[in-house]
Amino acid sequence: MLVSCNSFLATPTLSQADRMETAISTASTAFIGLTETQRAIPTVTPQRSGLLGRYYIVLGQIPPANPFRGENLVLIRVDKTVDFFWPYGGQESPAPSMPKDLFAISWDGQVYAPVTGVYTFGTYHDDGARLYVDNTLLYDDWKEGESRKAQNRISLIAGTWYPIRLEFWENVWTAEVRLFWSFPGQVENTIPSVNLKAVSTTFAETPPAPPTLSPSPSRAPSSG
Ligand SMILES: [Ca+2]
Repeated sequence: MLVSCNSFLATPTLSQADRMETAISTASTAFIGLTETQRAIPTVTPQRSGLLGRYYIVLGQIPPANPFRGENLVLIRVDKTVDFFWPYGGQESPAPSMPKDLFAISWDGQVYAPVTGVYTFGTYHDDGARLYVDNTLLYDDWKEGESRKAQNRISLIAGTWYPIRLEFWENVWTAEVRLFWSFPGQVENTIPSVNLKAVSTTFAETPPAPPTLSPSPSRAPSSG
């Protein structure tokens, strides 16, 4: 079972402007300081369990209109699950090559539906998140804010792999992103790696654009 992590948030001691300036400086330094070898993007073995994560630095306006640009890509890897919490004052960065703040991540692949029925997909996230399943935008909660939950429902057919894409953006302080589901016979839980596969086989300088669909009218409210 997943829990919200508001209780772990540290008490701010810097002004918003100070924090933003520090975060931007850290992000820029982390990226520019990389050698060509460190920036080399490995080829990903096809159909490994998990999702293909692409990690970017965020520069410019907040919230970022489109942070998923090839020139800002720092890291690509397969993540077995999306169940991350990077606390302020702790392990704040997703990887040594990544900054602590002002980054964005996209996860792409497919999700396997074991039964036929109505599924709930959602995230706990801090700051922003968007989720697509079967090329349908389930919700768009692309704004700054503390840890909160968003979710929506979609009907799936047993024995089918469906496209899934999660977009996430961290502004400053604590970062969290946890991808969960529930369906008939399954209570809310992190989507396990056995039900995910990263189908992209090679790195593309400019990743494919996400679907541009209208939000579902049954968008779930978020809290926090
Ligand atoms: Ca944050």
